[in-house]
Amino acid sequence: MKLSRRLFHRLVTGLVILALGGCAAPASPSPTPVVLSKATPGKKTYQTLVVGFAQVGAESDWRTGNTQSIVDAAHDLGVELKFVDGQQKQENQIKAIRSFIAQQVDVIGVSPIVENGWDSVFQEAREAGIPIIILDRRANVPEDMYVTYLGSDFVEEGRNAARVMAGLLDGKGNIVELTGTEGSAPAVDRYQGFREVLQTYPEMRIVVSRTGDFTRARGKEVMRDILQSYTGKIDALFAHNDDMAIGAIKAIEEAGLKPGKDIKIVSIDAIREAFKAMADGKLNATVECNPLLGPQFFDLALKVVNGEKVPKRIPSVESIYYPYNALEILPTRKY
Ligand code: GYE
Repeated sequence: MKLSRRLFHRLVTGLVILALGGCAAPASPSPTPVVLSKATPGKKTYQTLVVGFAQVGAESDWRTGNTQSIVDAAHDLGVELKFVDGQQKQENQIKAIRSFIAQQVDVIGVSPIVENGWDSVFQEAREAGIPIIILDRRANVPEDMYVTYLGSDFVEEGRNAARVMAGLLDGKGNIVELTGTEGSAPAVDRYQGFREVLQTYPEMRIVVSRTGDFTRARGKEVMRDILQSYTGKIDALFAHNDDMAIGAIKAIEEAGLKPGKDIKIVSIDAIREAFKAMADGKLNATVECNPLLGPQFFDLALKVVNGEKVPKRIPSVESIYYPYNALEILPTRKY
């Protein structure tokens, strides 16, 4: 709620500023030139930069943290941000990108909900001469369709989750997997990374793998169904994000079992709620995935419009967290 009110406020502010800007523009050259900024002529500054961002939705605490980071960074830097929440639908994100093209923004940022289906709209942006920065989730397009991709190494996150799981299970046991949104880069990569490491542990088996769409509600529902069909056969849960793990923890408790003990749990993101669950002994580890990408995103956007070269791929730096110091770390977590 807090977020949408703030967003609304900023969007309205943006519109007001736009309107004022329109009125203030002189109809004919003024005799006394007004110096508005000390910027190098022809170069953009944060204050003159206009950026459109097409977000996935608000499916998880990770996503809320990501949106907050983008909105706050725009505000702090003085960038004009046109933000659209895609409400978990690719067509909404595509529509948003088209509207950014029509509004002739300087840069378009997008976190593609799924990997495929971006070629035509990215092509349209290219024809309009507007650079695209991919944030968080990868898009399956040729490299020359975007300027840079900033986000986590999801395969490595999956590998790390499996390494931690192997330690918790002593290399032996039946695992349930709750996967993220089907066709999304993090779901595809975490699935793959987890299995890659599992190959070296022949006595660890994934007995069932189902999607929980990265949400708490689905995580709970799907885990409840799985517990009914596999009663007494489950040793562990690997959830592709903390929100699904938190939903699943409820289902495990409702089934009369102890999460974190009867069923070991490893998930990904490292949201505040995960630290609370670890402190309560209900979650055994969380692999960090950093959503606080706002400042880095606008830094790149400015460089790109000013013709500076940026790396094609910028990976985030991340850790793994465990219950023993969860309470101590909790107050430092920003999402
Ligand atoms: O792990 C999940 C969110 O794309 C990395 O999306 C992101 C994932 C994150 O819904 O919680």
